[in-house]
Amino acid sequence: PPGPHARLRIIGAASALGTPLPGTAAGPEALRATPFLQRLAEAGIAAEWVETLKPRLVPPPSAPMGERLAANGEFMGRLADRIAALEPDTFPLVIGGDHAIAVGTWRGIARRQGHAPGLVWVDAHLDSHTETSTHSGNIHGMPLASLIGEGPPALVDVPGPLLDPARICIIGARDWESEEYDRLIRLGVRIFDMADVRRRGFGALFAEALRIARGKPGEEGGFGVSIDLDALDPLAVPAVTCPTADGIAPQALADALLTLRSCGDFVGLEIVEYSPQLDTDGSSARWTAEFATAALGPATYWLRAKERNFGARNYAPL
Ligand code: Z70
Ligand code: MN
Ligand code: MN
Ligand code: MN
Repeated sequence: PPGPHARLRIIGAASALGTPLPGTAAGPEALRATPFLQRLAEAGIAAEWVETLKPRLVPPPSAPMGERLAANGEFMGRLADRIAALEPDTFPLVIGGDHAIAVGTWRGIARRQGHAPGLVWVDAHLDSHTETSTHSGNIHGMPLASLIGEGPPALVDVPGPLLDPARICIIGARDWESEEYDRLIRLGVRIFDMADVRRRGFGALFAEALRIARGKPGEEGGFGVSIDLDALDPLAVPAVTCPTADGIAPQALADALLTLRSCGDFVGLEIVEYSPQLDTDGSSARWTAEFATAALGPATYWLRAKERNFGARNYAPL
């Protein structure tokens, strides 16, 4: 019989502190107002939207780096605290916000379980600059490096275990600067770019990414998935801050996410960079709901049997 069912807890992170464009701050509440929760409910997922956190300090994009870093650090500290305080036997879904919120999400999840998870990072970008290597000055280009411990104290010092670079895998990359690429290679992070996706297929790469994120047999912490919506092809999912051509087909991502339903060691999901002002026909919101549903719906008997990993993180039907 299936084990205890984790209850889904949604936390909005209404931040655009990591980008010069304000759109992502409205992302969580805009999604909450679409049929997002209804779509989850149809799939048998009982979700509670716990809270949408808002930044306290909102410096203008022209403010000095130090001021913008401090505002991000304050917000990420509160986000991490909120996640670390979730009741046991709940599963966090964090909705952004620009991708800088990952600093709070994954340090909070790591603290909550006393051990860092592995991480699959689905993104057109590498998000692995520091305050000294950045070309754009945008802090949403820095969260992954800071989660590994490289970057400004405002981001690196958010409490919680740092992630192990050997258990991080990026999929979908196609736009980066050499400093961040070199940093990740030096640290041992695996990068599957869009050429790899076209050559080997998204599903096969996602399965390999899961193996990397789980680490060696016996390693603790489980794994999480961070989805930057700009990983998807912008012809299908245009409502993002930085549309980048030639991306992942959304159905391929949804199909791959289905395999997570049976994973008892899947510990958190984050979806970021939704910019509702650009979602003129609602299609980006619909895909976002599809991704959450694919990853978090009840596992079928077939999938559970296949994985031999019964139900610790499956959701009770409504
Ligand atoms: C670029 C920079 C980025 C997200 C764009 C882009 C970074 N490498 N991250 N969109 N989520 O500005 O550092
Ligand atoms: Mn990103
Ligand atoms: Mn991106
Ligand atoms: Mn540049």
